[in-house]
Parts: sequence; structure tokens; C-alpha cells
Amino acid sequence: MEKRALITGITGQDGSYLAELLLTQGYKVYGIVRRASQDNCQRLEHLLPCLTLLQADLLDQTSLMAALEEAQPTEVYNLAAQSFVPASWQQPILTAEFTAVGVTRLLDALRKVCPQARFYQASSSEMFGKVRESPQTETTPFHPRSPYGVAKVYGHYITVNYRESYGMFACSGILFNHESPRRGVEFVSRKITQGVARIKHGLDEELRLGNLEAKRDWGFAGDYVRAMWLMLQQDEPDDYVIGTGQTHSVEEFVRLAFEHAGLDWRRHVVIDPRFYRPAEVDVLLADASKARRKLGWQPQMSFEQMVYAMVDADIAALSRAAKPQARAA
Ligand code: NAP
Ligand code: F7E
Repeated sequence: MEKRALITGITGQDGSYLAELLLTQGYKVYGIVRRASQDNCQRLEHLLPCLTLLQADLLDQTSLMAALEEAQPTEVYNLAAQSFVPASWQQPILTAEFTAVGVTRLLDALRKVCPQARFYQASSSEMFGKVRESPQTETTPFHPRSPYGVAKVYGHYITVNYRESYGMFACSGILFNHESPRRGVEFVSRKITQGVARIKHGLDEELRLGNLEAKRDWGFAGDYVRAMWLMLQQDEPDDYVIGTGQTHSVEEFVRLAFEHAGLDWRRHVVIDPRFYRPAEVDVLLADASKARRKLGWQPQMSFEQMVYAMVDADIAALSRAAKPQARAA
């Protein structure tokens, strides 16, 4: 049978890596994009000839049903969300519409149009929030600390509920932070590596950040999309925690990134209270032993390799951008 995948959020960081993986596995890949006045497929440019993009929106049930009818997918990956935690305090209702109720819209459309399709929901370690135990597993109770985290808890449980109510093959991947050179520039990892590159190129003197003490279990996005795919290849649907089992502070990330570029972070980083959050997630640490045991999954890129790759990519991008100016001068 032809393997056909539909990805929501294909224009995002994970969507681009997942599309690459599925194309190499021989899938016909469809992606849902929402209408915008300007093209925002930069992360997909190298893949566009191989993809079929369909216009739909998580806010619009009719468009989701039409996309499913057209793609007739065997696998659906729901990666679309309002995914930036600070924005969820500014737009809590919109976040709930996209990130929580949007999951029900998609699951219910799936139930009506192609109930046999396998479904992946992008759940998050933000659901653990003020952690009740460490490390966190699939059975650790949730205590979300942001409207985003609360919305993801809803998305997780509605996925479990559709599996239990309708026998759908629906999986929830509880993924810890994962980064890459394609990460959005507002997330702390990319903000740091882009900041380092700008300082290195003499474009900025300082980098303004918030809480440097927060700790995250950071991995490489390319490794994590492999886990998503593996979940949908199992005999039974289930939920899995995906992370590295190591935690690092924002300060460690900063120090490594600056040192890699030959810079002293203490001369450039300024603490700015504007970037503190109303409620913080202090420390996250994954126990991904179930994924290791059942999926045979483990991360391949180390934390240090990932930080260095992101710094190198941002420095190289600025060097490329600077070249025509140098010639003109
Ligand atoms: P991202 O880069 O922010 O991408 C989000 C995607 O969702 C974009 O393609 C965006 O489209 C799309 N989208 C947003 N609202 C939509 C709507 N109403 N209708 C249709 N599409 C919409 O996120 P990511 O880092 O790739 O993460 C992918 C998923 O995993 C998200 O659900 C995120 O919450 C979750 N997650 C991420 C991490 C992580 O560390 N990266 C960890 C755990 C869970 P536009 O391009 O049009 O904005
Ligand atoms: O913050 C601290 C901030 O915005 C990480 C999303 O993909 O992962 C991501 O959520 C930490 C926090 O990611 C700045 O306070 C300090 O403690 O990179 P972040 P996040 O909030 O962990 C989860 C798993 C998701 O599911 C989300 O979708 O860094 N921090 N200074 C800062 N954070 C930002 N953004 N900017 C700063 O200046």
C-alpha cells in the first residue's frame, strides 16, 4: 500500500525535518499550510518540488476535512500549534484554540474522513511544568505552568481519549526541548546562537536574556522526528517520553555557545527582567527508557555538538549575507 503522510505545522522546525525523513522513507508527503500574505516556506525550500501543500487551518474544521479527503493519508502528524510559551500569556485564548481545541478538530475530522489513519500528537514536556518527580516518565503527573502547557495537557488527553473511545491508532509523543539551526529565533537556544553570531560579526555588542538558571533536557530536532515516525510504526498505539536524560542550564548553553565563537559571555550577556516569565518551569529531565526499549530510539547528537552546530550555522549565514556588501565596498 502507498504510504501517505499528512503533516500539520510542516512550515515549522519539526515539520521540515519530519518531511525530509518521510520523503527518504518513500512516503508521499502532504503538508498543511495556513494562508498568509507572504510565503513562509523558507525551511522547506529544498523540499518543495517533492511536497504537496494544502491550505487549511486548525481553527477551521471544514478546511481540515477537505485536506484529509484530498490526501487520504495513512499517517497524520499533528505538529501545528502556537508553540512559543511567553506568547501563551499574551494570547491565552488563541493558544487554547490552536494548541488545545485544534487537536479535537483534527481528531474528529480524522474520525469522520479516514479513521484507519495513524495519528501522532506533538505533546510536550511543558505539561510536567512544576515537576512532581525527576526524571519524568509517561506516568509522571502533569502540573503545567503556562497557558501553553495547559493547552498541551488538553491535546494529550483528547488524543488518549479518541484512542480509548473510538479505537483509533492515536499516539502522544511527550517531547522535551529539541533545537536545531532551523529553530525559531525567539526560542532561547536560537536567540543565543544568533546573538553570538551577531556579536562575532560586530553587528551587536550585547545579548539580553531572562532566567539563566532554568534547566532543560535539550536534544537535536532531527533525532526527535525519528521518534515520532517510530511511534506510528508499532503494532499498538501508545504514549512515549522522548528526551536525552541530561539537563543543562541556560547559562551552560550560553557559556558553550560564546566559548565556541571565542567570546567571553560575561562581557556581552545582559539580564533583562522583561524576559522572565510569570511562572517558570525550573528544571526538566526525561527518562526515555520506554522509547529506548520499545522503539529502539536514542538520540545521536550530543548537547555540545548541537550547540556548536547551531553557532556555526548562524555565523556562516551572517558571513554569506555580508559577502555582497564586502564586494560592493
Ligand atoms: P514551530 O516551529 O513553532 O512550528 C509550528 C507550526 O505550527 C508552524 O508550521 C505554524 O505555521 C503552524 N501553525 C500554527 N498555528 C496554526 C494553525 N492555526 N493552523 C495551521 N498551522 C498552524 O514548532 P516546532 O518547534 O516545529 O514544534 C512542533 C510541535 O511540537 C508543536 O506543536 C510544538 O508545540 C511541539 N513541541 C515542540 C517542542 C520543541 O522543543 N520544539 C517540544 C515539545 C513539543 P506558520 O508557519 O504558518 O506559523
Ligand atoms: O525557553 C529561559 C526561559 O523559550 C527555555 C517550546 O518549544 O520547549 C520550548 O519551550 C528556557 C525558559 O523554550 C530567555 O525562561 C531565559 O526557562 O527556549 P524557550 P521553552 O519555554 O522551554 C517546550 C518543550 C515546548 O513544548 C515549547 O513549544 O529559557 N530563557 N532567557 C529564555 N527564553 C526565551 N525564549 N528568551 C529569553 O531571552
